[in-house]
Amino acid sequence: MYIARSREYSVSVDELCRSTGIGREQLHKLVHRLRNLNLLYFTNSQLRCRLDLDNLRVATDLLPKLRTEVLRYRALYFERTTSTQDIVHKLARCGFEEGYVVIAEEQLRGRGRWGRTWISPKGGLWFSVLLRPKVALPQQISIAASLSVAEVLNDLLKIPTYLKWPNDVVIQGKKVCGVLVESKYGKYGVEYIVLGIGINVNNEIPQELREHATSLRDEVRQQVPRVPVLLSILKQFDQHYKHLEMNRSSEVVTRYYNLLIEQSHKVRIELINGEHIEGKVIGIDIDGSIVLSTEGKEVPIQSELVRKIHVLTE
Ligand code: BT5
Repeated sequence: MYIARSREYSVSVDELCRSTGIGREQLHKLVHRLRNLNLLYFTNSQLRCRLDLDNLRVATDLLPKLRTEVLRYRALYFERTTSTQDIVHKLARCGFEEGYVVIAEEQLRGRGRWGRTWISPKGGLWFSVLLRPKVALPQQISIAASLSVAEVLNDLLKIPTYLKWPNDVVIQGKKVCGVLVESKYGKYGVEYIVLGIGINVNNEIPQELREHATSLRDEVRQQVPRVPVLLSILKQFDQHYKHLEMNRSSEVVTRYYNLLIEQSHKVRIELINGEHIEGKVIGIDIDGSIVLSTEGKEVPIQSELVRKIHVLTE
């Protein structure tokens, strides 16, 4: 309801009673509970209140209360940090359980894949999640995370949003979100994963990125409150993670493929060893690899081997 409204929403208690049909006493109790969650603030003695669903600190109170099936989220908020990835790596090394989410208003050294820079000024949504999967593979987690973002932007904000394999979420062909999965391997396989998600929400897009990047604010032409976006993505991710952990990744990859911009297109893939491979995209494998049809053969390619992917045909 508030998602389409501006970042702050004021209404008097009398108005609320009238429009909701809730009695004054009951409403006071509700307001009290929301206040404890930092969702409402009294702005003056007449009991006018203000909803601030853009305040990411609020998420630290709300996340543990999110109804999820697999992940029990808890959150830490930082006004400014190097990278939320660094903090989650530290938590993981100290033995913290999966489900910890670190959120920052601003990152000074946000990073992408292959040491690339991720520009993360105030106003965006920059967060990392600690995972200790038993079954899910890093590549599948990347797929599930970008799918969760795209589904939430489509459903909650009604912005037509697509996926670009392996880790981009795009609106009108421009990148609005990037996903970074960093894995630590131990003796018995993956010890932990740090899943990083960066979404341009209300932040300025620097001039040098404007051709290829956009923000939610630029797309809907108004401020977008970040808390509901964050909560919805984490709730959606919990569902997909559940499927991965139950060895039911086909449900996740099918939904992913349906939103893929490269779907059925001819592409040219630049590999990190400098080689290229061309072919028609015919699917996403259950392990998250992209499958190309090339010279009559089906070739799955893992995201770790890929530097860049170019779409050759419309
Ligand atoms: C990604 O890398 O897309 C992964 C980005 C992950 C960022 C999150 S934020 C929370 C967590 N903490 C971190 O430090 N990182 C994660 P990649 O596919 O390598 O794309 C990087 C490229 O995207 C750069 O080389 C730029 O061209 C472009 N780029 C940089 N900042 C951007 C932005 N804010 N919006 C769109 N594109 C950007």
